[in-house]
Amino acid sequence: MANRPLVFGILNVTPDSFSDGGLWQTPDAAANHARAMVAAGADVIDVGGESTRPGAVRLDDGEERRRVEPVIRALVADGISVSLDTMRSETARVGLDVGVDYINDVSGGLADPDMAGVVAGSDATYIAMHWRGESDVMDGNAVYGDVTREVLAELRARVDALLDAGIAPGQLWVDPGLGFAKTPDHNWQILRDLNQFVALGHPVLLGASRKRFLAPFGERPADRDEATATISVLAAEVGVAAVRVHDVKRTVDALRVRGAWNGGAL
Ligand code: PMM
Repeated sequence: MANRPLVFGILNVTPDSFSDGGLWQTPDAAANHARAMVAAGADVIDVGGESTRPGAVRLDDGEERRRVEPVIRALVADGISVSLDTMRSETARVGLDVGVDYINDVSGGLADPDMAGVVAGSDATYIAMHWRGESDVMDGNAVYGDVTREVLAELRARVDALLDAGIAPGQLWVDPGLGFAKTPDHNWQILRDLNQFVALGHPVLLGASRKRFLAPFGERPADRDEATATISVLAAEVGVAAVRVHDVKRTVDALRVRGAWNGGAL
């Protein structure tokens, strides 16, 4: 549908992610959940093997790859478009060999100096999120004078560095990184100013789904899906390229309503 953001369905193959941790621990269970999200209208499945929830500590090298590789292989074999959520160049390299379409790096290339070089030689899209350090320290880094101005400046610096490292302009997306070194007030300010992120000139992916700043809508993460779907529609109005969500059907339905409202077919 014209002007509809892509919907990335979240598949965390981790024991400890904040909302769906531990649910899809076998490759078969994970692939079946991905297929259900595609049936509900997901355009891309974003597979992550390492939790980035606040306070999380990094995995041993190798464990992330062992978690994600069988799952991304099954999805690519099914013809599903896959995004691989990783900060590690070695995991990204495996994903690119398997044939993923996106490398989604929540550190924007800061966690692994080899990441940009690995992605630069590929056809994949690279999603660079705004990041201020590992999950075990990020809450302490949520200090800003003007959050929008500072996050924009830090993202612009990443864009420049990534282009210098050989990533092609048309290959690069950005993400303001809701909840990563940001308080609820910071997240709301970024949403208010989302047009400025779209104006950076690279497609924007937004990840609001079930995050802590939506706790006023429900203490349990799954009770935040209506608020998430509402954000998907408001973000679509501002021109984001993609939204990353757990509950694909609610967001797809909300975007269909918007499409019909704007004169498209249901
Ligand atoms: N959030 C999480 C993980 N990966 N990737 C991008 N690009 N943007 C995000 O906001 C983002 C992400 C953490 O949420 P989860 O635990 O629900 O996956």
